[in-house]
Amino acid sequence: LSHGSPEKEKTLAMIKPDGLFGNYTDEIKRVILHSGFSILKEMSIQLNEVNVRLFYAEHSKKSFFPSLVKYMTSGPVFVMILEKVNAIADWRALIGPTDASKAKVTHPDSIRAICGLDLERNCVHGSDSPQSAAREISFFFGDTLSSVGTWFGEPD
Ligand code: RTP
Ligand code: MG
Repeated sequence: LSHGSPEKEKTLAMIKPDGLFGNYTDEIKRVILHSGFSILKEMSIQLNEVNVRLFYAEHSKKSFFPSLVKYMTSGPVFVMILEKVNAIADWRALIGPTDASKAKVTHPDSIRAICGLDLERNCVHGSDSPQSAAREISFFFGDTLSSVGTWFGEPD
């Protein structure tokens, strides 16, 4: 048990509305696969206000929250379950810092530096802990959204 290969981990990755509008989906998926992640599931979905309030509940008291809800409902998002060893930290490292405008200076090779714009419109999301990953994966691929979301369909 203790001498086996390291455990694979799953994380929830999302391409936000600005990423879809900018046609970055294929490029981002190429980076994901090139970086050793497997994409276990994926789908496109238009989130509504209720969905975003739930998904980003930890930020509900922040001053930027109304703006975040507006941004995240401005168009469809593309969500994926990524898997590899150390997936959660590695995906966060690959996307770069929250503020895409700063990322362009400090982390020019990060995904947010390449496809993001500023502190809000940063193109992608990644779970920040094992607990968040479990919650967010079941949010999208469990039954949380089945009654309220507008589905754009799943591949296979
Ligand atoms: P995410 O949850 O989307 O992966 O981003 P993160 O962990 O890097 O940043 P977080 O603090 O969780 O913020 C969630 C999202 O809210 C927007 N935001 N706006 N105007 C602002 O001050 C502000 N701060 C954050 C961003 O879209 C951020 O990704
Ligand atoms: Mg976050």
